[in-house]
Amino acid sequence: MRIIFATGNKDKLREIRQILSDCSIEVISMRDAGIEGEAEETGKSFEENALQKARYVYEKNGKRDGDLVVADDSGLEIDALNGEPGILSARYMGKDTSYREKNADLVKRLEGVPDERRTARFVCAMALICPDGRERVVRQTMEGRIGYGEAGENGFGYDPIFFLPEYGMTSAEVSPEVKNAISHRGKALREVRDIIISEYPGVMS
Ligand code: ITT
Repeated sequence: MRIIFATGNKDKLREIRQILSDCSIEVISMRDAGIEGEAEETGKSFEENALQKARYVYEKNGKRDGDLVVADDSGLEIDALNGEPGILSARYMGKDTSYREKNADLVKRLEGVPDERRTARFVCAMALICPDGRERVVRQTMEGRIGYGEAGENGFGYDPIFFLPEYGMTSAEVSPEVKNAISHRGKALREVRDIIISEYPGVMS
């Protein structure tokens, strides 16, 4: 049994492999499984979009016996911006705009906003489709605040402006191990892993 991860995002895939590194289950990308193209993301929630991505791969994979399909739809919600960029996080200012520019723009939009109102969270909805077509979706978050500029080289995307008050640094400054232990993606993936273990005992040992 293997997991086909329905993502074209290499940074997500790296984190997912790190998070599941203590499991014997094999994780392959949709590209490695020979699946081209990508799902439409027309849903109104992280959950709907995660399911769209997973269903796309499940269908294209020919519902192959034994393969589990997992997909992640994630993003950053900033309270002072009414939840923006939210489900449009990857597309904010255009998919090809650099994160240096996206991060600078968000920090600029928060000019004059005091610490206590700079609250934000990363959200991850993760969808699982079992070989027989049964679907599950989980949601997890990581709470923090938007900083005043970029800091840190780890992680990806919006991590350099995402300040974790308990650590006194951004999620791009903490180690990958710490990020994976507390992140929206780490928590969602461990929840999905537990569902897989309960459905298919022994698969991870
Ligand atoms: P796939 O749809 O192929 O998985 P994507 O990058 O388009 O790749 P999403 O639609 O889920 O993925 O967009 C998520 C965006 O949210 C991502 O591109 C980042 O900008 C941001 N994001 C999500 N998780 C993050 C994290 O852990 N650290 C930093 N930014 C994150």
